[in-house]
Amino acid sequence: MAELLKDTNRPGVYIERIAEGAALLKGFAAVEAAALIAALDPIIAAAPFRHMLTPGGRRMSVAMTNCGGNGWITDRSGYRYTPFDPITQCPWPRMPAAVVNLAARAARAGGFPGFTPDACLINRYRPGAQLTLHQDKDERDFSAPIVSVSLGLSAVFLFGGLRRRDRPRRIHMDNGDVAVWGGTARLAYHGIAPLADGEHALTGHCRINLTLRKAS
Ligand code: MD3
Ligand code: FE
Repeated sequence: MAELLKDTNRPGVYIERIAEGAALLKGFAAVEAAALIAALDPIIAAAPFRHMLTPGGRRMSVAMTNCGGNGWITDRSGYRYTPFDPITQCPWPRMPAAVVNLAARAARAGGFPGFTPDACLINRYRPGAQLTLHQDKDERDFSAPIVSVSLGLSAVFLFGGLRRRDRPRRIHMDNGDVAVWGGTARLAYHGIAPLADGEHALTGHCRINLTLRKAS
């Protein structure tokens, strides 16, 4: 409880309840943002960003890499988690303790104590990059929440319903914002609108998103 107060009782940090099971923690990682980006440097050096192919053969506009025991990939064979980077054949780089810790604290603040991610997908958006509406359903167990950390340029997050046709709400995600999605929100359709150009002191002309999941 004292830890939660330390995390959420800071100036500029507040919780927006988006839906049942979904919370937006505004500014939750603002203090750590620069350190998080620095911690990504060796990861990106070992497992470079790449534009993966969808099962249908289209090149994704978002560039991706992973750290942690499981990494999310897509290619002509489908969407899945693998313990190895298919480019280097090496295990994905370790997830930094600061990232695991941040995810656990955010999940607790969002109402999901005991979250231990084993997968961290790192998404890089340049202007124009987008993620069309989809569900995250490649994980074994949907009872664990998903935590996402926005770094750098702001984006418009599209939060839909449980059916693809449900009209999504547009939610602004800024540097240092952390979102927690669990319970009935866990299988909601969601996406990212095409990134607007801009410049951010920490990332330049891009947005980085960390998506923390329990895959297995
Ligand atoms: C809402 N990434 O990698 S994370 C993804 O900003 C992904 O890069 C986005 O969606 C990004 O799959 C958004 C936020 C997120 C993740 C999972 C969710 C929101 C979610 C699952 C259910 C509802
Ligand atoms: Fe997703």
